[in-house]
Amino acid sequence: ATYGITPYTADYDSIYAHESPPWYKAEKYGIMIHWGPYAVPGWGNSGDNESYAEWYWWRESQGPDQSSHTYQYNLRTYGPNHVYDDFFQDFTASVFDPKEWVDLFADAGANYFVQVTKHHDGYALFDVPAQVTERTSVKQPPHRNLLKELFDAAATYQPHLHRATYFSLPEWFSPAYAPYGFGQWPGGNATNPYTNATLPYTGYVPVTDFVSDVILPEMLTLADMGTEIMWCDIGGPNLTAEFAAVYFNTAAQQGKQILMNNRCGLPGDFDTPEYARYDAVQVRKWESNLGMDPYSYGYNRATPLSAYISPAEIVTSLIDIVSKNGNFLLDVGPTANGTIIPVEQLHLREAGRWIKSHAEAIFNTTYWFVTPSEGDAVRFTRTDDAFYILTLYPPNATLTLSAPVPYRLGDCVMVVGGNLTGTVVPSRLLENGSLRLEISREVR
Ligand code: FUL
Repeated sequence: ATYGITPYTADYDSIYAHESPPWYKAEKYGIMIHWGPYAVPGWGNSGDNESYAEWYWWRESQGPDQSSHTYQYNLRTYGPNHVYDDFFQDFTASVFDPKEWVDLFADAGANYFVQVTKHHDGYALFDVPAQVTERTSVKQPPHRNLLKELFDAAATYQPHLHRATYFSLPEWFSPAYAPYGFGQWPGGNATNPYTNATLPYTGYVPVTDFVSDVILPEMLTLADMGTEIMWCDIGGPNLTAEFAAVYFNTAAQQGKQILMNNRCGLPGDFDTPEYARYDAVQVRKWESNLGMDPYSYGYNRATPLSAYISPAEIVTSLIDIVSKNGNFLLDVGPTANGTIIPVEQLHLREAGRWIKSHAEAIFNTTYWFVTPSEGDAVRFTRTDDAFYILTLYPPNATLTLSAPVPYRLGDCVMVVGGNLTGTVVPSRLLENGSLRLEISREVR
């Protein structure tokens, strides 16, 4: 909708009429960043339900009677008097170089990034009006507007990257959140599981209403900073329709294309399966998100480096997801001083070389509605005048596709190999209408 013709209003039907804009459908691949004070302990019990390292505070607070591994780890590592907010002073960002980060994302072949701007611990990585909260990276260590630094670096050095923000609506232990507590998140002051003492909520500024005095002004601040995706988390009590009307109308006035995910308390523009993806084409736009660490978004020192997603897995995931109308949002977990660890950098860059040299078959494409019949070996994408067959691993010799494909004799078919190389080979249509591909193995 164009502003001035049909401006959005703050109601469900109006907001639901919005949809993912063309750039998001075309650009397919983004990098997510989970970075905050939880990176200081940087620990989760890898492989079990405590593995999300960004959940450290919550898991720690589940001890001692609920035999929380994180409680035990915290006790033996930091002792009984240490509390979560003590991590703030070690969240140094001392080697954080936003230019390095955005250059890495560009080398990875990504076209957008989604920075965590406030996770469930309530620590914001951007500046907000003083009456909202002082629990921010500006008012607390490292006393820097980390989000602005990253956005500015992207605008300066990698302007093609779209800049987006993850934002948790609830805060586990904010006193202001208590009246809205639901389910497992009671809200209110946290208790030190060792001493039973009530914990400080550093930077808390008393407000009348959490939703209108904290969430809404924070989301509007992110909109002012130019976020192109409001990637909310958890939903819950919200004023999202009010926010969205301002967000969408302002963007339309400015000629910008922005969007919201499905975790803001409304259906949003796209779905967000977490460490998961769909088996078949989804007509509604979706985006699969997962960490390069197989169990955690935030940096987790307990995960062996050998477990991190490999370059080949990055490529085949992207191919698989894109062929089903999805986007791929792959997450890095920087350490407390701002380092993206070498294994993540290496694998992103290695995959990026392949992705860039086969960009034609991935970006600016759309899906073909048929799910391939040849096991898991191939995927399809297409444009108005091309049809692509992408192989997920190096095929043995000959592949016969029985699925109807939009191929006419004489058309050029590009076969993109899953062995990080790719090739174009001859192919022909069989009399029964299926497509026979002769694929040689020596592709390299
Ligand atoms: C979830 C959060 O609880 C996880 O920590 C992570 O941020 C993921 C992307 O969303 O709901």
